[in-house]
Amino acid sequence: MEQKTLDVQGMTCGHCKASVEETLKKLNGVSAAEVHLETGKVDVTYDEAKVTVNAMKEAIEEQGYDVEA
Ligand SMILES: [Cu+2]
Repeated sequence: MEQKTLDVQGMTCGHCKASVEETLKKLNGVSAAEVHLETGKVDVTYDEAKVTVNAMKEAIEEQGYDVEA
């Protein structure tokens, strides 16, 4: 398992937190995702054989947030 912290812009409330976390957890290979609203950081635990950082980035961007990896 790999761990990575993503920088996500535009998350402002509990709804944003939940939608980013759920989006990530729906991806095959992501085992945990936790949003820190105060800092805009998202901690992700994933299997690098199953999912790429780029796929996570795209999934978050589809929800309307900007990601700086
Ligand atoms: Cu929100």
